[in-house]
Amino acid sequence: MNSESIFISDLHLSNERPEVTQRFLKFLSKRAIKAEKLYILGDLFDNWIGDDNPAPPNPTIISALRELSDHGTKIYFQGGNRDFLIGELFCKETGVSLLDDYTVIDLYGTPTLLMHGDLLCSDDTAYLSYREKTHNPEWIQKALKFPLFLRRALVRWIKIRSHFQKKNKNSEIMDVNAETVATAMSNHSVLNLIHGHTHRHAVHDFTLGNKPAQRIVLEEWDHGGSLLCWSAKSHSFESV
Ligand SMILES: [Mn+2]
Repeated sequence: MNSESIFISDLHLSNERPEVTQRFLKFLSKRAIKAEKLYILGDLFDNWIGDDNPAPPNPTIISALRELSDHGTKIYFQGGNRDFLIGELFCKETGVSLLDDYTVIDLYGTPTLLMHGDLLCSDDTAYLSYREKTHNPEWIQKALKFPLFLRRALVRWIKIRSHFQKKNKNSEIMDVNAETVATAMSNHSVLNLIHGHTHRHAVHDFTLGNKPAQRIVLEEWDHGGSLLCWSAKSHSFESV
């Protein structure tokens, strides 16, 4: 096993796109198995309506993640806007550790802030107030008590609503706000940030308090996808 960490996000796994699930399963068994750590920075699933939902492809993904953790790769998961309802049962079944919305890690000597990315899109105030409501522990507890068919209907409704809302939002609103990025990084004393969510895969170099800083945006897996592979010596993107 190599001293290497792999970062991925925004796979949006669902039964409607079996080819992405197949790519992910292959990645777990052939590539992730060689790394010491795998970080999944949210939106692994296109939606997650509770750990008690046995609909495919969930059971297959759960057992593949379990196999990887049993093999010795440590897996970390940060909730995205689509799968923030992942809970304790999922972690127990897979061996995955949950990360907070803002998590700083020591990446082979580089302090690095990990985020899903939705909190950085602070110009989208409608989304942020929706997020605040739905991330409230009481709301979550109530929502998870609904029968599965109602939760499924609720997700469908949220998706339709968000589809129409997006049509009315310009694309700048749905990207990160530079000031929010700078504040998050300064608050956590880092010059390196890795996140997903925006589906705008890039490496942004900029200056933060007169020092060179970097914001790395992970790629979504719709059209192939890539891995960010980081070791003590170097880091690079690898296609899946
Ligand atoms: Mn997202």
